[in-house]
Amino acid sequence: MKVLEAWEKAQAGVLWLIDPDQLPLEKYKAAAEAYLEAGGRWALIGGSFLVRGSLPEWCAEARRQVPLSLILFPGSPLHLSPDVEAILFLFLASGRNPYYLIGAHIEAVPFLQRWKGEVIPTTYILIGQTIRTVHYITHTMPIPSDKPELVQATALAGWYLGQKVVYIDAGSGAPIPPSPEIVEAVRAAVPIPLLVGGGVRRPETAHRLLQAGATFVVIGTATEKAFFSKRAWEEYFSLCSV
Ligand code: 1GP
Repeated sequence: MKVLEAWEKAQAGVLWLIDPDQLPLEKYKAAAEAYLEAGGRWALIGGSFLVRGSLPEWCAEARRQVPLSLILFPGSPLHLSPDVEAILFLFLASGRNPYYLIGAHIEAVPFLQRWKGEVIPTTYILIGQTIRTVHYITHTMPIPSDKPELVQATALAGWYLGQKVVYIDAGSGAPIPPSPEIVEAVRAAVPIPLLVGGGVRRPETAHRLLQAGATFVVIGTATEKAFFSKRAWEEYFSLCSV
């Protein structure tokens, strides 16, 4: 089954976001096995600015080590990697930088034509009050996090354009995650898989966002300090059954 079809049918839950700069390959196997054993099925891989080595090489080696489905969350066409299950084709709808609305996508086409894998058109919405790396790198402003109606309209615009997934992101390491009010507003309007992340550090927070209508709550930074054990993931998965 394709990833998008599985996401459309999936029970709500959490998704691991791997920042390859923070997870050396020698630690990947144990971390991925803990996640799989706890019930994880897919992991996002990527980031807006990567400095340690080549992402395609990281993905190739990771796939060789553990059969976890990696979904590429690319920050740039330089990150395109064939050794993934699917690629989020991100339309940075909160911004007005043409490169992230159509430019990078055209640059990606020759790779995508050769690769022939699953491409998931995704309305990517940055929200928040503080500037994170992703805003600096993309030269875009986030939608203020106290404007659910604006986030909702942005998600609807992406849906009317035919996009298949919405991702609301407060940015990696955000001090405040997206609010349940924002998630409720988007869920009330758009009937497609909804990813929510940025600044989620506790299972209780993930639980509230899932109750508000998220399909997946994305957890990245919180898993990095002490790599999440099977038990830590189980805590997320058990609280996340809504
Ligand atoms: C960032 O939504 C993701 O793009 C995850 O954020 O690293 O803060 O969990 P964190």
